[in-house]
Amino acid sequence: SQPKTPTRDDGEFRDYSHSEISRDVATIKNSVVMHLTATFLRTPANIDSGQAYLASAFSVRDRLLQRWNLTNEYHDKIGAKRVYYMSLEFLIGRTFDNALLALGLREEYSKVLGDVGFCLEDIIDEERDAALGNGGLGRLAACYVDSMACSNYPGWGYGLRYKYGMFQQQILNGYQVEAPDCWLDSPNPWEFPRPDVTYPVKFYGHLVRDPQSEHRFKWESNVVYDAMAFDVPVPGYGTTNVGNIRLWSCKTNTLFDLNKFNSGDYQGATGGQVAAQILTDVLYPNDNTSEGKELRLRQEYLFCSATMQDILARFRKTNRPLSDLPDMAAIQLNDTHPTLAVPELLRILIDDEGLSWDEAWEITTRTFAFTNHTILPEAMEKWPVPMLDKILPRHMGIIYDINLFFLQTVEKQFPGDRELLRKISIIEESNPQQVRMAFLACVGSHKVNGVAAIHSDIIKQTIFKDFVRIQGEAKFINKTNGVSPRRWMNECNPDMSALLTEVVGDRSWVNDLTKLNQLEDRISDAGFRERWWAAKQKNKERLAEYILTTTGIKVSAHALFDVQVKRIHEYKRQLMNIFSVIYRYYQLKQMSPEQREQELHRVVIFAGKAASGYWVAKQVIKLINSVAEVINADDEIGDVLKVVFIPDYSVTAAEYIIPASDISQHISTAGTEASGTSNMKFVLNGGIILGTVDGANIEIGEEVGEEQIFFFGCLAHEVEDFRHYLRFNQPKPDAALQTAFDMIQRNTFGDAQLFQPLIDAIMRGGDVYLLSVDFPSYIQAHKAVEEAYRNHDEWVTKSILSVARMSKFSSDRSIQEYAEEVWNIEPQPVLNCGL
Ligand code: F58
Repeated sequence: SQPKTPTRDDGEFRDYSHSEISRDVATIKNSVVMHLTATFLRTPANIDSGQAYLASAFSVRDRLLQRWNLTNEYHDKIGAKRVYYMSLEFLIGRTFDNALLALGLREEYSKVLGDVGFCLEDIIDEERDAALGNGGLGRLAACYVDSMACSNYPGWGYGLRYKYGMFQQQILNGYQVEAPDCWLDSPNPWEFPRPDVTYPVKFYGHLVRDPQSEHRFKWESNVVYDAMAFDVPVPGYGTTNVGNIRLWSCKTNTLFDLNKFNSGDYQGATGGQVAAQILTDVLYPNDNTSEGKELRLRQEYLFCSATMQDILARFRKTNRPLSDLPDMAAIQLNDTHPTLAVPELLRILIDDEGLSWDEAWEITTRTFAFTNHTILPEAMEKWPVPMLDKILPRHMGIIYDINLFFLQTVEKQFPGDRELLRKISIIEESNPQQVRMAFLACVGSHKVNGVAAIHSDIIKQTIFKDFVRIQGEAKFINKTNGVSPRRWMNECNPDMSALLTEVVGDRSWVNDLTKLNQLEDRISDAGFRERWWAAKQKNKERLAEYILTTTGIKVSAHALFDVQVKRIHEYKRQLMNIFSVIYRYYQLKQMSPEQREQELHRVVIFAGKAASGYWVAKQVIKLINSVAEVINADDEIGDVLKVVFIPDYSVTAAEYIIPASDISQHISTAGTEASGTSNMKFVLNGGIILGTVDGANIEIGEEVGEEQIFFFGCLAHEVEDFRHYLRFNQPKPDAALQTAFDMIQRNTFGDAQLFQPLIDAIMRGGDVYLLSVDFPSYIQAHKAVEEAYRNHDEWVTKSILSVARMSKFSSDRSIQEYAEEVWNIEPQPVLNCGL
């Protein structure tokens, strides 16, 4: 069923090789000026950098457009099977620089902007992040669509166009304060509104049974919202293919109440519009917790319904029978948030298309696959049956049927095992009953995967244990995460990238990280090692600048940069990190000034957002800032220890921070971090990991060699026993941890009352994340890091060897595995189409 390539004999042949774009500087300049004058009504003599950015971005987008159209036209024409990556989150960040690099036009635009008095770097800084995601899961989706484009896979992302993305974080008096992210306030060059691609999405209403068929229903409701498409281009590097992310926005036309308007009630006339817009207004700011709000459920359904209608509309144009859908479309569910797509596809196939249940079920399960990203119980999505039944009565009925048929097959396989049926039922028998979305996604999919080897093993032994027994081992697979080398090396680390290009001989490593193994040949080349370190040093200076402008704190770029940047969550244990900083401060205070000066200088860098309703996480931010304030103001300490909390962590902030790290911390309690992806970015940029034996840390260690990574802490299989012990016994903090508690309790960092609940969670709350257990080995690991860092040569060797061995963690590798083992799709480069 793979598409055939058109040839010149195909009558309608079109020469796709003519998609080359002009690189002529004068032509580029003309197009920038054209946008300045025609799109933005300015003259080149009278513009600021914001306008220069917009005009340049619009001119770049024109160039992308040609390739974008050709890519889609070509894939349609050859009837390529596509993958659809359904994700409620795409954490894209900026696009301008990414597009310039992909098109190979960075120098040309730099010249054009220079001619009118601007520096390209400043212009790049004008762009606001598209922050349509919370953390790892959303950024993974963005890396995956990037890899699909770069590896020529016909694939689209589908998501929601939130009017307000991830909130902006301000730090006031040490506390996190949230401000709305009004990212669409200025024109967005990277989206194309598609008013012609709009679908109605129904809510509430009632069902009328079809007299002809027991499974068919007519769903009647007059609550109908319109979802309109916005397309976001995904520039492919080293290819002319351009990918697409289609984002849905709630449209507001049908809800205008003409009667109210005519009677003079203008406010009332648009009341419906306001309610409608709210659906795609905000991104829920939770990382690893499920919010459980009705509005969130409506968001999820709007997303799923519009996406399924769109995929089917595209499929119908092929004139193939519906039974061929799985040969033309593979749909990946990025966690459970898009799972309503399963009953939605069944509903369309059965109620609208008239297929039998069995036919519809076969098509559905062959089309969907599902990725799980967490085992934290609070993140498991469950929806109360009464809520689902009210908002989506037809889907509730379909879910009951899915469950009934599933339980019937299990009953046949394991007769009389009522306990098993209770455990695996999609409907949890709680009060009220709840729909377990992970089980629904699992039953509705042909493959289920975790995101790192340890995580995929854990889900097979825990949440999906019985499903493995029932549906067989082969359905449950691992797909270790990866990150895009375009953004996370070529774009964010220009100096190191230049070195890599020199070693490899060209830029081919950007799309093929295995080439970096050639670095090993240069390991004893003194000149090369020096330049390697100079690149790291320059990145550290750049970050020191960034810290100064964002926090006002001056740090020395010659100190060890020790970084923990990620969402603030108890399982990620930023609290353990700050306790160790407090202990370090105590130790330094015990020393004589002469002794102290001999100590390794260190800058401890934190950044990350707490979910707005997550009190403990917010208190951790306050503690970090309070500790930073005291230590940074202590003249005795000076540059020996500095602590900074960089506000408003984002993709763009990460692009400054990651290339500058010496050591980065990935210190989750073993078994709790499904994979982690920033760990991969740090090592790819020549940083070393201090981490637990968890998630992808383990595989990174396997690849780069255990000497290149500092592991500590208990192992995943030991966690349950420790937790059990701590449920009935007081934790026994070692002297170091006790010292940190004492310092807090003596009001060293302000009112101890503020932080007592954090200590209580350990001492009275069962220490669920095992800080007291891991603290001694954590302190030991810090010592090992310091010793290794003092041996500069050894450190540089670790840094180079690590980068040389990171090819496994390119998202290109992940995407190729998905394509071959889950989606059954092949690369379709536009330029190699039979010319
Ligand atoms: C993350 N999950 C995992 N969820 O925590 C991380 O280990 C993994 O590397 C990453 O996914 C990619 O696989 C995560 O980021 C969320 O943010 C969800 C957002 C929506 C609500 C529930 C949490």
